[in-house]
Amino acid sequence: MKRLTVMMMVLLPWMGATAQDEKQIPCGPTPNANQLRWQEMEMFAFIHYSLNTYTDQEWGFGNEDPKLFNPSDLDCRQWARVCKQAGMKGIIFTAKHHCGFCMWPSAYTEYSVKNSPWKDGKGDVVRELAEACREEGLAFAVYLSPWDRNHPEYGRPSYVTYFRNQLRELLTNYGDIFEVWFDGANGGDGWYGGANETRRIDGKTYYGWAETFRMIRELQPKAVIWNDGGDRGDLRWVGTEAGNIGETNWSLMPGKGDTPYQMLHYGVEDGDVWCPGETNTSIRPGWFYHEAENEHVKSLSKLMDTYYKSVGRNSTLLLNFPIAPNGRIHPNDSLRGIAFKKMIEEVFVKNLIDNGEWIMENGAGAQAESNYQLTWDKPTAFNRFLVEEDIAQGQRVKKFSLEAEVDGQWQPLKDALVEQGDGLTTIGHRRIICFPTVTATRLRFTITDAKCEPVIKKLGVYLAPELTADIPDSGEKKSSALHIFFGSPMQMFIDWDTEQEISAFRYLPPQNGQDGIITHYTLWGSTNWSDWTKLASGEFSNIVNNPIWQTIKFNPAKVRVLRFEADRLTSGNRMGYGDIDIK
Ligand code: FUL
Repeated sequence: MKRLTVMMMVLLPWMGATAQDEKQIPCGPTPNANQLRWQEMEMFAFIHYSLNTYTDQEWGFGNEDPKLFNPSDLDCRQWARVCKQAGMKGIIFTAKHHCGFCMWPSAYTEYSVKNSPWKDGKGDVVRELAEACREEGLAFAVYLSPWDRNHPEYGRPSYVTYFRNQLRELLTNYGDIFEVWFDGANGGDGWYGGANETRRIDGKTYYGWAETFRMIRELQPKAVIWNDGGDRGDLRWVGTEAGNIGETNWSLMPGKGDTPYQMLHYGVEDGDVWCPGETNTSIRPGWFYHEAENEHVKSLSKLMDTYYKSVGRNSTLLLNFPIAPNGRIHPNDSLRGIAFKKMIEEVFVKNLIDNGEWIMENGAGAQAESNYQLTWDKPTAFNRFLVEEDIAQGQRVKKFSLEAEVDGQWQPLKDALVEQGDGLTTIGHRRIICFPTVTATRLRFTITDAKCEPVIKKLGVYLAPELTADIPDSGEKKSSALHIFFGSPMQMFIDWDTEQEISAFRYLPPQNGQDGIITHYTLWGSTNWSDWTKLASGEFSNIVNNPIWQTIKFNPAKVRVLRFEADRLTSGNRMGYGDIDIK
């Protein structure tokens, strides 16, 4: 039996290239030291905690009372322990979310923990968490929302100075920061010091990112910058909050210009800057804690699916743990997080490569392919294949194939997690291919196309335990017991047979595409179709990036019919829905 030192297996000559030709073959950009360190961390936790936790909201309006912030049992060490046990190498904390409330006693605003009853206004959540991370050996990072719905000057130049002052506080007073997260979300309206109006900004120019980036480089030279609102940062959003990135995933982007979904999700093969994807998603449907979601913490199979579709696709995973009103991570989330780490360990505990013997065949000539062939003495069962490129030298592989010899016949394997094609495209930092268990005596991995000579760093073959798949939705719509019809493209009536006391209305936005997604609504109720009582009005926060069920709660009312009005849509001119429910 022979152990393989894959690092040595540089495929030369590659496609007939000589050392001389090689100089002319574009291998593309490479990561800098910060990007490399960040990629190797693989998984970090996001923590969402703010006044929203106490108002059951996803986006605060900016006028929520700081006195609401009074956790009975805030324990940042518990957060750090849970995140560490869940396999996270660092924590990114919402120091300020869109509502503008600061989780540290910023000298530049009164809207912070210093005006809350917690610790008599003497507390600092950012400090407690930074210290807890250091104690647990975790890296620490901050999320500072550029959009600030509290600040009177938001939208004017002086706000940008305020924003930079706050950032300076965070980057100088809390030790090393490994990442700075600038969320691009902006719904326009807010409290803005009482103005209560809509303020539109141009995310590309308003914040003056170049200067802010210079300040970060100076104060925290090892930090990576996440930015989706203008200048290219060091890494990119993946275009969705659902927890997946494209199976084809280049860590490259054009250095300038807009970044449509396709670019964010798949990267750009010929991009001229290194800009890897970070897949961010929450362990629950929402980013902030909502009691109603306690039973909706993602299942282990869903989390593993997310792992394969993020870390297993050349991305990092930023997994969110919300903090409950008492100031701790809820046990349902922590248990699931810890089980997630255990499952990853269980899958990758035994590399079946160690039981076999590898032969590498280098192709010769212009169109030659190169392959790695693994032979076992006896039939071996496996269902995962792992391959890593040495990305310090760039991302090179464009296409590969995978075959298993079963009972003397070579069979092609494909990635079972992709909907179209075989999914065997880019590799990058790590690519994991999942397929149903096969029992084979030989396995062949062939690189069929590459930008230039590939440098494979690691190969792995594993047998993962079968996980019970999530119980699929019965497919039955909740709205099927309701009569729904439209009074106009922006007005929907929902009625049922007898008068009923209800206190909640639930709206699932359309699930494919953005057209018709309602962002602002008014809900009316009636018993006789002529006298209408307004039950609620407001916004569905973050509904575009995270199109989950939205719940509108109101004082219990006896009604027989509801009138649901779309006051604003994301796009299109007809309100749409995926499903409707009443409670
Ligand atoms: C989004 C925000 O609007 C959400 O509230 C959340 O913070 C998420 C991570 O990013 O764009």
